[in-house]
Amino acid sequence: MGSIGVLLVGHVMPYLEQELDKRYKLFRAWDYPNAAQLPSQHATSVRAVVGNSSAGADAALIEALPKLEIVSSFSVGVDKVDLEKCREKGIRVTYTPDVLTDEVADLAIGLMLSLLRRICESDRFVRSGKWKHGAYKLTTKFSGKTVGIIGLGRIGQAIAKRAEAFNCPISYYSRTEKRDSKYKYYPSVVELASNCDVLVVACPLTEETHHIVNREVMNALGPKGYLVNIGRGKHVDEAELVSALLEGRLGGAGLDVFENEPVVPQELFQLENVVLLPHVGSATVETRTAMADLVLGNLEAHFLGKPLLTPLV
Ligand code: 8YV
Repeated sequence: MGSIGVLLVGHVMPYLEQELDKRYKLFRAWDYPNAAQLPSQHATSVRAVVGNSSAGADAALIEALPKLEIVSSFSVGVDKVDLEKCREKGIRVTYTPDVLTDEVADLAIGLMLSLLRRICESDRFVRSGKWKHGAYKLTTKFSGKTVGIIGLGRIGQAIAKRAEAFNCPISYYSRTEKRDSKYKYYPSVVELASNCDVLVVACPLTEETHHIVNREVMNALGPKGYLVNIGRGKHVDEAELVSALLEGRLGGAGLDVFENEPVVPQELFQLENVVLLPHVGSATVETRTAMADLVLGNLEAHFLGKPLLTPLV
């Protein structure tokens, strides 16, 4: 397969990049100002694109690669892939579901605990020596708080299962009610936010879910409510989030994703009721290796004419 051209459009873990280099004729997008400037003989040899959560295959790239057969994303979110264009041109798309579900759900719970029990702030309290001058303040109990989940897919359900272990009542919003779900359904995000203590974003990013958490939702969640985002930054109106936090209209936020990563609004840095993470939802050795093996396995299956492991398109 060494002659098969693969275009890597986003940075991935070294193991995956090394394996792609061994198995294929690997082109790295950052070596070219843009894919349209891939030397023409290279563009015609590229039969696969490998992306990640922040880089995929848009219509322009797809048009610039006439021999493209498959886009394999090192991510479960594929909002950077023009799926309609891929369907139109018969280009397969694979992603990495299931292998990262537990990881992301674990981190969501970690953010909830960090937020309500102020774990990061109290760590800073000890390190600063302030403990010598008095006890740390009382915080907020997590167990038993109502957790509202936007999107009850694999990750949303895994979050719900974990939160139940903390005796948290679970409610959710999704486009349609899941008849087989035991959790309380709300037909709007505002209603969900009005009736929960912790609101978690766990849905895919689409045109419909862009800024699904807006000013109205934040005000509904309120000064004793907490927002956790382990989805995509663009699920939340970030400017409105900063205002809501600075004005005390929202109790706190645990954020693993941001609208313009890696840029994070500086105003958030001063806030103790905010936990900021660098998009590490799936970022453990075990999980990212499993994701990498899915990318490699899907490419191998495709080029050997075998069934794809995790097809989306
Ligand atoms: C990515 C993510 O896996 O899976 C996703 O959609 O957002 C992340 O867990 C990671 O950024 C590598 O692309």
